[in-house]
Amino acid sequence: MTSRKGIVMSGIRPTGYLHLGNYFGAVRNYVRMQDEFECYFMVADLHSLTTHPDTSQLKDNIHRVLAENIACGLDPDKVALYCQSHVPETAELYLYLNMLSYVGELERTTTFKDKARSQPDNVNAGLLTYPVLQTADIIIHRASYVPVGKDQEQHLEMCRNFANRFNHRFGEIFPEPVAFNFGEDLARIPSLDGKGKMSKSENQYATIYLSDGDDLIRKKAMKAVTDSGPVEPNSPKPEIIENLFGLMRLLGTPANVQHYEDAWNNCTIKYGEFKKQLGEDLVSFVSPIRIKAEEIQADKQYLKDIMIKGAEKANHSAQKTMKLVREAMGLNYY
Ligand code: AQP
Repeated sequence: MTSRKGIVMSGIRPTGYLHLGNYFGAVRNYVRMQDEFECYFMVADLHSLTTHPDTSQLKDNIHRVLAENIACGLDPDKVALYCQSHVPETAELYLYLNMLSYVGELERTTTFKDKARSQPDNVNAGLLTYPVLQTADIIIHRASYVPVGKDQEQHLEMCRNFANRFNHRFGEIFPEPVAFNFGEDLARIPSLDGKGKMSKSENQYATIYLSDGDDLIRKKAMKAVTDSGPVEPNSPKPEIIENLFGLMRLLGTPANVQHYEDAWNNCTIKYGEFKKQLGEDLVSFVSPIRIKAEEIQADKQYLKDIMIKGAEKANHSAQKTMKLVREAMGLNYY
């Protein structure tokens, strides 16, 4: 692969079915970037071990994430689409970066505090050093752009700190990677119950998965939380209502969006009708992806070939970087 506009890296954990948040926060930009940038996209299997130690479903989950990415439009011939554990140099860089990261700053990371609260019996060191491994994943390709959702903003800030520390101590090897969304605010797709974001393993009934069947999607849309409706014309929308409008703006037609905006503004909106339309918009979007992903996931040989090809490209890039790293650190003894 040749470097065009710059180097891009991002990843998704194989911890469950992909959902609309993963699509609009990450995969949509992967697809938009694949023609113009040199792209490395991985299935983050090692990261999943910090919260999902049971590996019995891991292989299937990895296949599914690969299939769903491709079904969304990612072309494995244009990018390096690979599995994190197939790039063993990442573990070496992670080790070096661990010497440049401090326990105090890792303990202050919001995601660490959240996960430590949600799995008090398994507050493992991998959970604490998650941002360090993520930094290794990114900078091992000397990437500058990281297409991610809003929830990853703090990790990217830490990544810049670790890369800078390495550069100051050992010499300028790494660019400063930035979270990327084509100049727009990073995406955050909220869950349909108004509580938090859509996610792979929480809020499952309020998250729309790319694998959801049409009827399930319609049911989820109809169950979306609303309020008692506007009482004054042109009033601002409460967050739970704005969230649903936000989804319709992403997926629906401008004419439909305008119709419901007008209905909101003149206080005639009927939420049942609005959610029914939202359900249809969701079905039209998800259904072709689901069907395609199922076909791809059934073709195990194709998925194996993709992983091998992706690992080759990623290994080539990682090995080049690690040579520079070892030299910069003075770890080349002969
Ligand atoms: N709701 C979201 N809105 C926008 N972007 C999102 N991302 C995740 N959720 C949203 C982005 O998707 C990419 C992959 O993130 P991940 O693998 O950490 O996804 P997750 O769904 O949050 O899954 P977890 O952490 O595996 O699930 P839980 O915590 O539910 O167990 C990232 O770019 C992320 O920003």
